[in-house]
Amino acid sequence: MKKNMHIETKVIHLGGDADPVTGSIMPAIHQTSTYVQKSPGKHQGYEYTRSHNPTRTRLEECLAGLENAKYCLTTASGMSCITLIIQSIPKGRKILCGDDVYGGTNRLLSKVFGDHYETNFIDTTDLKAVEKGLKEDRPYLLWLETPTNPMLKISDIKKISKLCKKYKALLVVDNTFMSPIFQRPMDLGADIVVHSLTKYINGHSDVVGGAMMMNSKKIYDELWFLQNSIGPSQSPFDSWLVLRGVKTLAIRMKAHEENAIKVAKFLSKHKSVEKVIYPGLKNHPHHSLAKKQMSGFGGMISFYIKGGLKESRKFLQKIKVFKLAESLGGVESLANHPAIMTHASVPLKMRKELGISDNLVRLSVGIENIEDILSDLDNAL
Ligand code: P1T
Repeated sequence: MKKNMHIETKVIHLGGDADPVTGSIMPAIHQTSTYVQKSPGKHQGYEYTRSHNPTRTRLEECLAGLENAKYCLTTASGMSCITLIIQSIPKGRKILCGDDVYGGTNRLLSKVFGDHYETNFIDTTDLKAVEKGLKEDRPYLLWLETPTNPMLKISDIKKISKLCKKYKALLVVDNTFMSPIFQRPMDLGADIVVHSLTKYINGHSDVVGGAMMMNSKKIYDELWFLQNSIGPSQSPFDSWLVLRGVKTLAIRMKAHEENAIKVAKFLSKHKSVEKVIYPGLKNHPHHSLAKKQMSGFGGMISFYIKGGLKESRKFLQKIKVFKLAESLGGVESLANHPAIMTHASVPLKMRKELGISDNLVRLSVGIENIEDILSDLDNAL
């Protein structure tokens, strides 16, 4: 029955049946490390919290349902989710990855796993480059962010998934920027969907977490084995906080988008702004694909301020409603300087090629009153 519900209802009810013992409408926080067994190996499905935990199970049921997937695993950060997926790649196999991904993802693939797996970074908006990479490298998986962080490039998930199937590569889509409210990659052919729960899904900047969703039992079993063996499982309390935060995901995403559209239009006309990048603007190079693939344009905007580092610094020191901080997707507005902050670990040459320059600023538009947001930006600019 729940499968047919609308997503606005699912975020509130999935994983949330009343407690059969007490009737408690909200899930309990099973803050326990272990579980009593009746006889060795005879238990109620829970042995040890690194392996399973009832509060985490509820979160995983909810998140799997939101992405239209059968299975979900949640971890202590987005990066630990990505780590587990990379750990599952057989040694010697290659990775194909979008060129514009979160700086931490680039760092993990280049500097942590670089000796074990060769990663080729390509522009995934170029389908010819994708097919060439798949054909030549025969990678184990293709890692896709769309929209990308921070340049907000949009790649065609459906077409890329067809190419991945042709060349027998797994398609992993990091859906952090859109959340399942605006984009559902499983429906477009992805094999694994990844989220930093730290962002929109939790939405309140008080949890670090990650999730991965999949339909294949084989992939789920492999990744659960690694999660249980390596140990970055999400904690019961943080699982509960995300279960609480996700209930408002649908209305939050709509509010983020409503404000972001107004901010993008405002910045586009501002004399101190050189260029605005927002998939909802008609001048975005992938606007029509964004319109087709996503049901909303999201709350992330990148823009070039007129000038250089001096002007960016001045702006970022002057903002008041926006806070200068890493991260995104919380109810409060945040501003970030990718070149010095979130993407500092991306090699300078690559940053230059992508356009991550000293006058690039990334905004995570919050859900405060739009007049306060716009006057803050106007004042700082
Ligand atoms: O921070 P963590 O929960 O470990 O998630 C990593 C991550 C994964 N994927 C994407 C698309 C991300 O943006 C992130 C984290 N990003 C930031 C902290 C940031 O400010 O961009």
